[in-house]
Amino acid sequence: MKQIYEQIKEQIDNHDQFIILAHKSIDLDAFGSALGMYEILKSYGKSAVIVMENHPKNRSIQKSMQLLREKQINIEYTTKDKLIFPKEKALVIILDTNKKELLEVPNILEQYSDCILLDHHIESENTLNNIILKYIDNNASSTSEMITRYLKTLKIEVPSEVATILLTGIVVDTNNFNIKTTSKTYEAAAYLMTLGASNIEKQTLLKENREDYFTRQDFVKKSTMVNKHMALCVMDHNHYQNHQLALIAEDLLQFDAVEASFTIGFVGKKLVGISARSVGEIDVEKYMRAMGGGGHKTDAACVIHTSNIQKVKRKLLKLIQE
Ligand SMILES: [Mn+2]
Repeated sequence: MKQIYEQIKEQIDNHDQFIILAHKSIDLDAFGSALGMYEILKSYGKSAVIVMENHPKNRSIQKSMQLLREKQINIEYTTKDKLIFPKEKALVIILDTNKKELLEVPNILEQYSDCILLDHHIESENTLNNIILKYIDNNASSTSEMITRYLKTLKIEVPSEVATILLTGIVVDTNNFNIKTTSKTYEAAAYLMTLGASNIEKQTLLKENREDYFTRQDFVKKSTMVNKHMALCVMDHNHYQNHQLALIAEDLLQFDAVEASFTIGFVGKKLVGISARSVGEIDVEKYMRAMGGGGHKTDAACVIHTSNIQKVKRKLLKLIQE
C-alpha cells in the first residue's frame, strides 16, 4: 500500500499540472474522489483542474458544487473542450472507471500521454492500457474510500464540505453501507467524520424532489419477480439517467425474497441501459458482462445500442434462466 502511494507521489513530483478526469455522468463517488485528489495535489502546491460535463444533470452533483461555492471553497473546473494544459507537463488522473469508453473524455490518452488511474471496478478486456500507473482495488467500496485512505495516510486535512461529499460518495456506492462495505469502509467514514463531515449536509445532498420519488415508486410498483429471488423493472419509452435506473434496482432490494434486481430503461437515443444490484450472494456482474457491461458482484450495469427495449429484456431473461 505504502509503495503505491510512493509511486503516485513520484508521478505527482514529475508533473506540474494535473487533469482530474472521471467517468461520464459524474456521480458522487467520482466527484468526491476528484475533490479529495484535488486537495492532495493542492497540499503539494500543484495546480489541478477537475473535468466536468457542461451542466451536470445529477442533482446531487449540482448541490455539491453549489455547497462548495457557497462556502467559498474554490475548485478549478474545466470542460472537455477546454483542456489547455501543455502535454509535456500535465498528468491525467483518472478516477472511478477503468474503461476508455466510459470516460468523460474518451480519447484523453490520445491527447495526453501521461496518465494514472485509481479505481475500484473490476478490470476487463476493455480496461485502459498504456498507463503509467494503475491502482485498482476491487475490495474498496468506492473510489472515495480509496482516496480517503490516501488522505488519512498523508494526514491531509480537507474542508469539512469536501469530507461530507467524500462521505456521500461512499454512501452512494455502498447503497448506504449495505454492499461492498468492509471495516475499512467504516474506518474511512470515521476519518471523514473527524474531518468534520456532516450527516445533515450529507442528507441534504442526497435528497430528491417529490416528483422523481413518485415516478420511481410507480416503476417499483410495476416491477415483477422473474424467479424466486430476482426482481425486474422495465421502464417506459422516456429517457432516464443511469442513476435513476440504479435507484430503482436498489429500491427493489429492500423487499422480502429479493436478492438481485435489474432495471431496464432508455438512457439515450437508441441506448438501453440495465442497472443490476445484488445483496451479496448472486453475482450480477456476470450477467452484465454477458450483456457487454461490467461492474461488481453486487452492482453492475451495461448499455446496449438498440431501440428495442423488449429485446433487451428477453435477452436478460434468457441469461437468467440459463
Ligand atoms: Mn464508484
